[in-house]
Amino acid sequence: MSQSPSSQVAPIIAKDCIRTQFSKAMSDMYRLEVPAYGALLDLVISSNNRYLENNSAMVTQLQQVENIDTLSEQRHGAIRLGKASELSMMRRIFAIMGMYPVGYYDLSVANIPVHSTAFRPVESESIRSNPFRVFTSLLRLELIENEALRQKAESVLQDRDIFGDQVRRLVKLAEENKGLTIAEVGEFISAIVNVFRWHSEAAIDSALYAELLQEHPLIADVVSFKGPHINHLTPRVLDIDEVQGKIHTTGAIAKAIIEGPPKRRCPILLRQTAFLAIKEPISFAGEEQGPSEFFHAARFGEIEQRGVALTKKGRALYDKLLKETRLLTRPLNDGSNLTQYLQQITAVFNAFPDDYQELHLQQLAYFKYSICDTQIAPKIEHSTTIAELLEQGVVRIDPITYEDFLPVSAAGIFQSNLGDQGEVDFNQQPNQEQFEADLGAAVADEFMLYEQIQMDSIATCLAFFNVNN
Ligand code: OOG
Ligand code: NI
Repeated sequence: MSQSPSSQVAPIIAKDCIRTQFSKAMSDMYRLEVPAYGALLDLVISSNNRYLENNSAMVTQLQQVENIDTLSEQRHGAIRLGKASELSMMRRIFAIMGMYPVGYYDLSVANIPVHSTAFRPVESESIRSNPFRVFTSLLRLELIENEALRQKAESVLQDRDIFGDQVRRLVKLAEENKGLTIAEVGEFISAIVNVFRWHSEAAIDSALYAELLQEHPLIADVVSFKGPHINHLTPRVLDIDEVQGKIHTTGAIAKAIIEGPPKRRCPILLRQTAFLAIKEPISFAGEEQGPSEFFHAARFGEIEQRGVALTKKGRALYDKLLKETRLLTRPLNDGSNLTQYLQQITAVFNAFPDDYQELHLQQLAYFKYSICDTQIAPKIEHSTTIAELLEQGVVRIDPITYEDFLPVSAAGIFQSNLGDQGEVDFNQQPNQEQFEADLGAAVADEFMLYEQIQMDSIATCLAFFNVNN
């Protein structure tokens, strides 16, 4: 039976596809807003291309787990929210793009009054398609001691609506119809990108801005504006040391140290560096606009090199070694003890095996198992184990890329833009329960997700060889 065009239902667009379009739209916007980010992106693309041309073994390895053609399009971003209702709405928005909250990060340890999660895809095929992640922080006004100021900030946040009716309508539509059509996706993406746009006019007066800034620059950044501007985007780079040395060519100033583990043959977790936040002129609601007296520094650019995801055991070793290093030398924002810090961290991390076979053997990291050659692989004995298949060389292992973040690194990134006051530590006050209540959902456990990917890959290999194990 033929249908008239009007009765045909437009197909629903895959979440992975919406996420890819969104990531690109965000990058295009940020490029226009922060030109140094565009320059950084160009550096990353040429460095990655050069690296892939010269490292064919790395290409083979990466291809097992990743889409190598879109490597330079991979990135994460970060936003900071002011109240619970913003966080729960953001969760619904990201779910439409196949991004779900993973992990809980308590930044109060580093004098940053926020706690955070990362919205990201969780299935291995979705990650391969596009791993775009957004590090999302929620302000914790309860950590502010100045009662009067806290109340003022609270009432500013209470009154604001960062989403607007169009966003709410589209989110409801997507939830009801279990997705969006191509026309709706276009509207959705431009509406959401708008939420993250920069507003140079503050939503408060200059006196309150000055007070908030005095209390903590991060509070001023979250409370003062009409929306949660994207504060950085971070392209993925394969050789972070090379690009770190070139960041100054973008016209911006490079952060002094690369956060995370030292340079290794087999990269683990995540290494990150950034250029310092640019100073942007701002004006104030209802105030005469003179030659700008106020410059707001919040938005920066970052790059990251991702390595293998660690098991709980591997992560415990990483945390122990990092702590040991920082007891010897705490890296200073101005880079004045950089040489000493690099020597210490390199020496201390000698205790972390730098060989994939060894990392696998000691169960320090997660690996994807795959069949070496489906054409020539023989049928194997019924009782063969995955370890035997590996030993026989019919199955190979490749590192599963770390998709998450590191709290000490995140603190270092925050602090590089906060100046000296960021050096004082709060007491550690995690409150995952409150965060999840505000989010309206539990955050996923990153270790369980990697474990599942590893187990699924083993199951696929065993099924291929008809091995019941
Ligand atoms: C987030 C900082 C954390 C990272 O890569 O660790 C982060 C922020 O500055 O809002 O993005
Ligand atoms: Ni970041």
